Amino acid sequence: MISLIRMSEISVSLLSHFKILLSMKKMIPLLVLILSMMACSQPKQKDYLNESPGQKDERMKWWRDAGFGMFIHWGPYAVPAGYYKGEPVPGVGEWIMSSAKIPVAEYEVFARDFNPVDFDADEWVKLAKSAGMKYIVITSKHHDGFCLWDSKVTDYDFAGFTAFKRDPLKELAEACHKEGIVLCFYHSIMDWHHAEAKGESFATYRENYLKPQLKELLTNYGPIGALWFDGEWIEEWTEEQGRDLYNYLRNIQPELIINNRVGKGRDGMQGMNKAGEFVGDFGTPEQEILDVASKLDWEACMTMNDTWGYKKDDHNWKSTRELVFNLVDVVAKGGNYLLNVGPDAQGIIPAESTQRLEAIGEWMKNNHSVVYNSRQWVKYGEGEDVRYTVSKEGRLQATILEMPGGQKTFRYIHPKEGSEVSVLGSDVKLKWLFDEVKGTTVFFPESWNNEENWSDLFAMTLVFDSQQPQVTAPPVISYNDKAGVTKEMFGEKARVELTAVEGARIFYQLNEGPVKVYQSPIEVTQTTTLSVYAQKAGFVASEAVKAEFFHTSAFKELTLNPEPSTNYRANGNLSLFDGERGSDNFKDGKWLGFEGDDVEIIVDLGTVKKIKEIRLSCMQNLGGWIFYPQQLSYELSRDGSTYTTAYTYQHQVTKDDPNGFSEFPAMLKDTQARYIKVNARNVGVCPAWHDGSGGKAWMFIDELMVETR
Ligand code: H79
Repeated sequence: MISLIRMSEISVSLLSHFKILLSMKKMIPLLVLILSMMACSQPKQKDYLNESPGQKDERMKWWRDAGFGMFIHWGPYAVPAGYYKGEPVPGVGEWIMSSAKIPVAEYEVFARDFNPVDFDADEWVKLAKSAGMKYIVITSKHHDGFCLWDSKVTDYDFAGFTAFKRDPLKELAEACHKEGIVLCFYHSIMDWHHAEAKGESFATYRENYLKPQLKELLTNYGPIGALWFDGEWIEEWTEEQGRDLYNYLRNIQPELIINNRVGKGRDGMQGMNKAGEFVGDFGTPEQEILDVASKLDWEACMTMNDTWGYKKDDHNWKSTRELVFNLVDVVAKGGNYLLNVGPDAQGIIPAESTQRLEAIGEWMKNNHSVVYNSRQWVKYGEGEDVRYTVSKEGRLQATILEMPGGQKTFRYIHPKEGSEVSVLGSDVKLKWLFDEVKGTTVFFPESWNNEENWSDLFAMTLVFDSQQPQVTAPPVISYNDKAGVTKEMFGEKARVELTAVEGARIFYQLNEGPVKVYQSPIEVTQTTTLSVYAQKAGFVASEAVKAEFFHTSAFKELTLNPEPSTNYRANGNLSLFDGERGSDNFKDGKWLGFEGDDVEIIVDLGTVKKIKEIRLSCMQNLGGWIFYPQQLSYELSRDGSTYTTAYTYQHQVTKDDPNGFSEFPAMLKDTQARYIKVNARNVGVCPAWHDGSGGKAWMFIDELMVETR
């Protein structure tokens, strides 16, 4: 699948050019000269950091077309399988060395006992293939440092450390080659086993260990599709080292694809890059899928249960339906789906994983054109249950992820006159009807409306011969002379104006009320969600635009200092009193996150009021480096300049409370004030006992409640 141009091939083709120009007689001495030039001059490192977009497209092609791959996390952590000294260890299996604080010498005992006699490379590769996966990414080395291949620079591998004297990566390389699956390696930059892998000696580890090992992996296992780095967040690793490594690796295999974790671009677990220029070929959202489509290359990696490396107690398996849904969702948004298996210490992939992969494979038999060689359409989907892709042949595919009932309407689709709607894997042709406002309605046979049939179908793909949709531009919502508002607060009432392209009618809906035609500004007197769309004659209706208007009789004004971090800013100030409490998932889009910073909130109630109670919701999630404030105080003032402290919390950070949230309430016996100042002091840096020791600590806040009389 991948074509690698090797040095020898380049010189052959170079020479064949010369042949045309030279007579045979002259050729021999010149040939010698060229060859000796090649031998003498040290091969100059080529710069791959500035390749043209066309060159990148060429190199990325197989990967973009593949859509679906298998992640394999396998290492000595499969031996304890989530247990240490008879106790279950929380967290992902492959992190057990760190989470249970297992000393190197003790962890080495697990490595010594790692004897996967049932490992069968052919079986693994055939399983991936039967699921419809086109590539495999296996952990050549995870953070624990154990090497899954026979490395010349360490004994911390099967050959040097265990009774299992085989080289699984070699066996996998051969099996992949046979089955036409592309082999890729996951490789951890962080290494908990190697004594020099941190601090001052890091350069020694990097130059004499990390790089030579990667060279082995790129030299002895045939063409490698991609290198998938991880553990790049350690402070020793820099963007510059990432760029150097990127070039080093592509000089060995020029066609290699390398993820963005080779450098420092990654913006947290959402995996895409921060603003700016960073090295790496694709973004790596981990355990999450982008909310909307992206034109950048990306790959969502996800587990089927809650661990990457094998844990015998983890039975929290996702349903096949959910996995199919994720696959379609990812592909429609322009990404690849990398789905993980964690084989056990014998080398067996858990039966729950195998069953799911086989079921996905069944679905893929009919629906593979959604995944392979597909492109994004102008819209990635409609609602939660329809995802769009364009097949290689240019046909529009709408994958339906819920049983549709007797009919289903697709707002953006406008089939060509007289064309038919077909269903992947079926001979049936479906009737459709186009309506300028609603879009296209497709009608299904009665017999399809059967929960039982649908339940092993998972998702169904309709194929349209569609015109490019002529979609009306969405209307604009304006309030207080501000156009394009989405979240606003107001005092007594708000006058909201709607505008759209010429000739379009505007429709609006207040909360869940009836849809009305817009004629004059709308008056809002309570907290309201407004949903609007526009439709122009001959065009399909626009998508709906929403705005929320919050009635804030309690607060006149609220200021927040500093701004929350870009990834966790929810709805800014509004998040503090929109009544939407964040969940225990800090990524739920409702929390305000602050990295290393203290936070000050000032509330102006408009007039002096009797204050009964104040509370601020805060979260603690030690695994996510999120701590409760170490100090939280509520101060009150009548005039906005002299404040008196009404309540102070001191909070001692300990390991004992790894996850939780607290409201930090303060009962105030009806104190009179107009202004409230909240000061939340960040822990600053993670304490010495924490995994992130010395790294910036996060503070997460949400709902601020002020009860007045
Ligand atoms: O191999 C699997 C996991 O073991 C590994 N990546 C997947 C593919 C993994 N390592 N660490 N983590 C997952 C979670 C680590 C999160 C954090 Fe961070 C590292 C929190 C702070 C530093 C990510 C990087 C979020 C901020 C920076």
